[in-house]
Amino acid sequence: MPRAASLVLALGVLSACAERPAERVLEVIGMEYAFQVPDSVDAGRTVVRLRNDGKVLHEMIVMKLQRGSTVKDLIDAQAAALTVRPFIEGGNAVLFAPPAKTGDGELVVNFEPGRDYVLWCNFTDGEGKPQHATLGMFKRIHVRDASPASAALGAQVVNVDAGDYAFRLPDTLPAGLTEFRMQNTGAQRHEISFARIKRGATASFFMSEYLQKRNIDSLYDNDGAILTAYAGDTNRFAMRAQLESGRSYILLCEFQDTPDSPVHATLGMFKEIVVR
Ligand SMILES: [Cu+2]
Repeated sequence: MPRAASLVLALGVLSACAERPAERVLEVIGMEYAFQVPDSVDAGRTVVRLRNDGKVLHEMIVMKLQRGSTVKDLIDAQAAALTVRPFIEGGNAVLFAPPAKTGDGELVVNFEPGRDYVLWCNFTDGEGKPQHATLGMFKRIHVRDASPASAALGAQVVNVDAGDYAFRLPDTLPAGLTEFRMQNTGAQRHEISFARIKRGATASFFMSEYLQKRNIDSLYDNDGAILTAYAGDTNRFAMRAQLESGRSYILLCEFQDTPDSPVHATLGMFKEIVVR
């Protein structure tokens, strides 16, 4: 009986796969305190996910190293509390995963041949504790030069224009697998922090609570992903989400121009999307 049942299950999985375009997926495993992933990957557009095999919350920041820069440059900058910007090209992208789970978010990374990417976790296990990266939670990935042709990723593409201080994209989107690409057309650094509003809540309630600095953790239910882009830079990462009919999603930027400046969201940098 168990054997027959698992055979049926396996066939079901196979036929489900055959209906979808094959896509390249890189699943990174995070734990205390390391990322488990191959040292090198094929070039081309790849869906990246984070699975947490550990006991504490982890993040995974994906950065592309400048040519000639090394992981040591990032570690030294971090130790000196300096920006890593001189050593990375483009913005970065972030995924989150709670303990013993795969995170909700997905990134789409176009791995460029011959280049190096770095995965990094800045979380700590409490105040005064070291950042996970300093405990070993970082990893360099090299992209191989010769790679097989990239498979198509089946998703509608939505370009998000992030300016000072607003997001420009359609108010409504069709349901389905959607790839969000970020372009920063402003003079400041921006992010897209993406979340799904919980059933029963509304985006306007979410924003009014947020602007009054109330806790909004119970108002969204998808810890998706974050994209960041420097001024005038087209972010080279994208995120992907399965948009569900009838649900609302919110995009937020919580960056500030200086530590004393208002959070961009309070200046209008938030946007609700309703999925048809
Ligand atoms: Cu912003």
